[in-house]
Amino acid sequence: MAFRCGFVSILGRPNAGKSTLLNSLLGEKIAIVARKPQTTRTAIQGVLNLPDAQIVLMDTPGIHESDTLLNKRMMDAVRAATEGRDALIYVVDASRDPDTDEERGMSVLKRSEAPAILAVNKIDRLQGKAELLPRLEKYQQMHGFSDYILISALTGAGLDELKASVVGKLPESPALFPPDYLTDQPERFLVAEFVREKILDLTSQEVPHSVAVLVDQWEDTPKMIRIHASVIVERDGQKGILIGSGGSMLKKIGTLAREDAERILGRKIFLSLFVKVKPKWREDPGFLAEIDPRSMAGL
Ligand SMILES: Nc1nc2c(ncn2[C@@H]2O[C@H](COP(=O)(O)OP(=O)(O)OP(=O)(O)O)[C@@H](O)[C@H]2O)c(=O)[nH]1
Ligand SMILES: [Mg+2]
Repeated sequence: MAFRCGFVSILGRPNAGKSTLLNSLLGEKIAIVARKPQTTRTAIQGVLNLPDAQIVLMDTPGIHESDTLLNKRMMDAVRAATEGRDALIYVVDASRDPDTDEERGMSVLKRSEAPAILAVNKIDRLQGKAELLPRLEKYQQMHGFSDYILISALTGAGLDELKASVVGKLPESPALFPPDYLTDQPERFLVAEFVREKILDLTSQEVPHSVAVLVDQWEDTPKMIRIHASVIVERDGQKGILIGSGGSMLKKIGTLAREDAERILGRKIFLSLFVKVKPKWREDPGFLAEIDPRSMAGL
């Protein structure tokens, strides 16, 4: 059988489970996941090697509308991820009825001529399949998908079928990436993202959206990697929440992020965090460029 290789983007509304799906397909946690919407802020590439194919996957920010410059940049990343693709995977939450926001979300698929597969995710949450049938009909009316596949990114159900469906849409081509290549994300960005994930997990309300993480120092020693990172918030009150009483919250965030980072980098890590206030950073183009993964590669 001929070898296939191609580019596939994972698209969908915030919280549908796109990043969980990417991690689950790769068997590695390279994209952060949270119960809160708008977790992913940039396009994240991950390469999946199969016996007969290589799939270059791209996870994207959830499709939403918002006015901040950060949110506009997130939507630019979504649109860019529809270009030059061999297939698109559109992820929906099977436990929710599709609404007009979903319809608007699906409109990005029209930007591309690539076939779109509907991945109906979170089927582990359904009591029975009865509630799903009317939803499937609605999805069908909303867009002409090439395939409809029921999955659970959490349990792995349906993922073999999804992979087979994707591979069938890829062109014959040799692999484009070496077999040990996993992601385009620089290590610094991964660590910053792990810190952000723990903050999303442990804080609520407006804090998650107001947080950015920047690695300031990265020192590779024979014994360990020493990392100093800044957690940037928009207001003093948020700074207080993140530090916690006697520094307890920041300590917890640091410990959990360090454990994730050690797992993926396979090294011992020392991680120290500082909290800084930077009002309105989400509107600051210079700062947004600083937290972009591409600018973290060359540090
Ligand atoms: N029960 C269940 N929960 C899931 C499944 N997939 C994802 N989740 C949960 O859904 C929430 C959102 O998951 P993410 O992977 O961060 O969703 P996303 O689409 O990447 O979200 P954004 O980055 O904000 O666009 C998390 O709490 C996940 O654990 C699934 O198959 N079943
Ligand atoms: Mg995500």
